[in-house]
Amino acid sequence: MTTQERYAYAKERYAQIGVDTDKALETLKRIPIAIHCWQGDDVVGFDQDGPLTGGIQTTGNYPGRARTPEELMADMDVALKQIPGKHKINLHASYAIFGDGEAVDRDSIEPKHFKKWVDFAKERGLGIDFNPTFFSHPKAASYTLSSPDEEIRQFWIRHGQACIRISQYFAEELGQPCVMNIWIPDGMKDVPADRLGPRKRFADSLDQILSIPYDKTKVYVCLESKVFGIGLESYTVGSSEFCINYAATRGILSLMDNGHYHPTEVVSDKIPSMLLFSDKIALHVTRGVRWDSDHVVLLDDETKEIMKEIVRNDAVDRVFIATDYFDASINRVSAWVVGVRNVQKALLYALLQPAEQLKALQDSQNFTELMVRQEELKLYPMGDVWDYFCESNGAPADCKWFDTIRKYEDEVLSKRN
Ligand code: RNT
Ligand code: ZN
Repeated sequence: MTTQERYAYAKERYAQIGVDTDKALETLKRIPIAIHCWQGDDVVGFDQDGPLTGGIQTTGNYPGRARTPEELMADMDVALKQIPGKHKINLHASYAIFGDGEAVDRDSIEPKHFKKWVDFAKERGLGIDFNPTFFSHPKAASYTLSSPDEEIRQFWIRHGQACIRISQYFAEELGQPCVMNIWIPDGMKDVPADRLGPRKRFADSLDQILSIPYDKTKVYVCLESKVFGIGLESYTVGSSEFCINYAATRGILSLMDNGHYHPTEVVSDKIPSMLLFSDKIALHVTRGVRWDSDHVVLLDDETKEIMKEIVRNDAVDRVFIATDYFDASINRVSAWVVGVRNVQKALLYALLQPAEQLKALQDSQNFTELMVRQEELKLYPMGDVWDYFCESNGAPADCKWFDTIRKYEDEVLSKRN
């Protein structure tokens, strides 16, 4: 059977339960995912040669890490071709590209240091999202925006301000808003003597960063919370309560990373509450496994639940979806493709739910049938719809793209050392 024929059959099956597959694919096509650049080089970046710090870690030494901007862009190109639809790339400030012999510290970076990324995005019709980098730097050895050392704190405030200017440059060059996410690693390994002081300083630093003039229709600043990091087990300055309250009172967005909560807490359940009180929110989609918050995204239950909350609450245009994971133990290009395609598959799964009927079953307290229908949906022919979506949006279907990655590994990645 051809992909077309399989799609025609699946379309009929879904139509019988009141689901319009054509409409689902139209919606899926216009949902951009902000694809994180840092999967390709283990979060190292180009502006320093020290270790990755800030309580995050990549593990594994699979061959082929991108070492230069050219290599990273080449790898992203291969990944992007396996991902259906038009998306955004998500950069960190540490991916600034300097001229020969040029050394610019984080507090002085300018739009021109990202011109090559803008060219890359323009040529491919992509948007860009951005992140200041408050880690992997000598001045980030302990605290950054919450530092008691005023000189260090001011350095990072200037970095945040520089990043707002760069974000606005991206938005203006590419003709679409830039989501700028702030995450700081500040925290403590052991019991603090003062939990309030660092948070007061963090709030003040954020106020100073946001005090520079910028166009709020072009740059959406977000704040990402976290529960703990490696070596920062007892106290995180930017906790969930801090970030949600700060964002709500200052008119910026909350960003929820689903690897940043206590293990039985789920972001899917937080989304509707956030949407009741915020116009827009942002997500880092990832997979937490025990201590790690950054495994490659799978098509698992929580990823599907997250996307269901976005789709059935009619919030596709109110939630900015980005990926955030880093695996150095497998082919990095494949990790990109698998994770991003899974985000899209989870979205498709959500778009193919007869949401109104299921809500009606809940409201009429028909919980038996609700369970039966929800379970039956799991074996509906979504794979046929997915393959059709891939092929009609410039990407290979499942079982076809991996050959390209294998070949790229043989010819390019395995030659890097
Ligand atoms: C860290 C946060 C943060 C980073 C990236 C690299 O725990 O999730 O988003 O992963 O900025
Ligand atoms: Zn994150």
